[in-house]
Amino acid sequence: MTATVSWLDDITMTELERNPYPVYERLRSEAPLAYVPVLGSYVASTAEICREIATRGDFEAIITKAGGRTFGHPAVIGVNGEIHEDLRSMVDPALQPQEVDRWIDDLVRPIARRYLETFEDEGSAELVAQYCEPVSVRALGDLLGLQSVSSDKLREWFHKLSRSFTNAGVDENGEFTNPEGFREGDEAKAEIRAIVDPLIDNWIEKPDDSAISHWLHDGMPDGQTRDREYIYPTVYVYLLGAMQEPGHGIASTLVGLFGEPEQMERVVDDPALIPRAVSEGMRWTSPIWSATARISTRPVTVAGVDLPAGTPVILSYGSANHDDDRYAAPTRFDIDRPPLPHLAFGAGNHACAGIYYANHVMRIALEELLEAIPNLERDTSSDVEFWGWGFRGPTTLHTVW
Ligand code: 261
Repeated sequence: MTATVSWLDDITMTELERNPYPVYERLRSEAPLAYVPVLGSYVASTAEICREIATRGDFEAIITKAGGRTFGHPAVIGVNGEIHEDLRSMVDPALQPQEVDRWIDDLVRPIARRYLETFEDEGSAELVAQYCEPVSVRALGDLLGLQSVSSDKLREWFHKLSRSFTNAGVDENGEFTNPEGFREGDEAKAEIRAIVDPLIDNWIEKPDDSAISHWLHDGMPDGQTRDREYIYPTVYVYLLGAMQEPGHGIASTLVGLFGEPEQMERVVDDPALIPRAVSEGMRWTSPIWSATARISTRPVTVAGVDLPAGTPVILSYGSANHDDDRYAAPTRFDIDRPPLPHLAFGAGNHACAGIYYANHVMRIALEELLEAIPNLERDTSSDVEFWGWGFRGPTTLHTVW
């Protein structure tokens, strides 16, 4: 066997985290299903291959290596069969449209108003920290039953879990290059346990209408509850992705609109266009950019590549959503695109459970923001910097009005 040196060997975590798009443009055109050494994994980068692997029957879910190190087992994103069915039956009911429609407005609108009131008379704001993240975490925090946990604490938790979950870099032996990167995830989990364990003690005795209380009790025989060790990995899934990504989505959609002032004007004049803007924002900078994976259950050939049974493949949906086989000029933010579906919420039996909920959180946050501040502009004296390969969004968004 001949070892060949390839450009794939030179890909680094730092460049993926700063801006994965150039590397992935080359992956899509030259190696759309490729082994990427720094990730220690195969990566799928086109829309067709991501969709195929997410939906065909000879792949099943697996959590990424750094994700598993961070969340433990059984996290809903990384299990299959009966455990997956049970965890989905636990999280799905509250997220169905007929359920979400009952409370989403009363939940999110007052939260959005409350944060807007803290800065709407100021004439300037950094919207990621002052609006997008707080609205995102407070809405879900209240839904889960974490009203007693401050928004700043919830933000700190998702930031720590997120960096740990995506601390993916490995050396040639498959060992993590930066094992210290998991420490902040471990710290966050210890703090979460210290705060949530007493809440769980209480919910076991006195169920209420919070989501975590339902997770403990629903579908269980009388007098029994799900074991907390069994639900914690899925609690962490929520405390990372469900806390962080609506905020990423709100901020990315705003950056897209700021870059296309004519589209921003139309959206401000006609808020009914906000769902379209959000959908395009999800495609343009997908919040869950490259954070989920599948594993082959038997030897398979995909896109001409032979994979043995038991081969993990990371699904880079953020790249799939820039596939120019599907989307003309994919780097352009354009609410008038042909109505093609995107993969920002995944596909197959592990597709996002919160799609309806998250889309409404983002919609309401943008409705309230643009109604309160219709003359909102990006503060062009500072740049917008996006960060992240696993999860991606603007780190700050300075605005004036
Ligand atoms: C709610 C979705 O959360 C996640 C999705 C993918 C990876 C990690 C997550 O926490």
